[in-house]
Amino acid sequence: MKLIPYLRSLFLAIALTILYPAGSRAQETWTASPETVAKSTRSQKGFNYFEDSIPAYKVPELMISTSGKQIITKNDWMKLRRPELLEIFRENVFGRVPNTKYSESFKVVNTDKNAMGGAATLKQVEITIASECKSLVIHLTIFVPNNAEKPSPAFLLIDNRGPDNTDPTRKIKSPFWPAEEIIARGYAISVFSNSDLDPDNFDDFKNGIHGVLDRGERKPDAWGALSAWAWGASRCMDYFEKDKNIDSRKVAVVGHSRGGKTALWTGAEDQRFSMVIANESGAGGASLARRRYGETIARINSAFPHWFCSNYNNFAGREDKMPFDMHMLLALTAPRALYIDAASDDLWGDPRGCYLSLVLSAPAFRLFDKYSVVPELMPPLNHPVIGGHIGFHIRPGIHDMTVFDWSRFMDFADSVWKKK
Ligand code: GTR
Repeated sequence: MKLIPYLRSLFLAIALTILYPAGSRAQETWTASPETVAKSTRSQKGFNYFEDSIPAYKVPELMISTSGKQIITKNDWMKLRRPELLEIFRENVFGRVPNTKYSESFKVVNTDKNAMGGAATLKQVEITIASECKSLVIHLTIFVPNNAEKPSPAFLLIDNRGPDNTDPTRKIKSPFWPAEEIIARGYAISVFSNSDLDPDNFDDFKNGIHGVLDRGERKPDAWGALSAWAWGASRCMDYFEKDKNIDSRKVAVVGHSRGGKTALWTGAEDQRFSMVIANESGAGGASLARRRYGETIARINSAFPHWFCSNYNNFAGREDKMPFDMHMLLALTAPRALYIDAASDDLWGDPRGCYLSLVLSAPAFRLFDKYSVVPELMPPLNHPVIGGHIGFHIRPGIHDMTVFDWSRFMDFADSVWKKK
């Protein structure tokens, strides 16, 4: 037996016992308050918010391949299971990126070495994508800390909330993108707007990157808006790989809600991102679809027909027929790092379903890091859990992304990237 890992596990076990004695641990879990359940039931009629009304379900096995092979080794995961799951999600949920040829160029259009009162260097970069006679520009904003290690590990937000949240001049500040706090902790912080890739409305896939890259008839597995936004995050990564001030091996992709679903898909498609952070990602994101708690597949596809590929709608009301559930999407981040979070009033996004999904995804992470363990029992409010390459918290409050959330993301990054 190796002594150091053994002593480490022993120490962890003792610390957990002191912090959470067995007797008290049983009660220490989050449950939706009856008031919030009643309020959600009133405001979104026809959807379930009661745990005991969830239908009996069984999620497909994560660690058994489609052909019935048990997934035991890292190689089994990387060479067999991961690729087949990725295909399942391309085919049935997010759609496939077309293989149209395009060119990509980067232009730094503004640099300010004295941004944030001297704490950071601001760079504004235009990423131009062109194909045949059509083109599109992604506007990437980056702040790099002046007084921290270089190249800097970085966070990239897929912004779905509009420019007031990400003001490069910092005249307008928003807790949704607390750039100063992130710089103070020694990380670079960057952002692009999802609408640069594809405006968030249904226009039959004419505008945005669909207008630039799509050719011919649209197939049922053609990419939707979420996949287009994720593709945009990858183009930002193309730039990071060329910027010597950014440590492109330590970039976390972050998204809130529809952006959280997108962050999960970004990490699934693009293994250059070493961390994925999905804030309140709910249906089509982290939460288990089979629970049918809060938002359902039928509803998300009818309200947002442009988000996913049209095959996803085949499972509207037929969740039990899905050859997957969302724990498999989470597992596509393995062996990299994954952080999921939820908010107590956001029952539409099924906080418990998100946590269960994380627990069910953990075996994939454990193939690479035996410390990737989180308790079976969902933690209580304001009680983040981090086990190796996976982490989670639920905080009180509404559907939003706050400074508290970002602080926990940075704690997780400190822990995974071993930053003091
Ligand atoms: C809701 C949608 C959710 C979530 C949210 C958001 O209307 O039903 O799936 O994505 O929008 O992005 O804020």
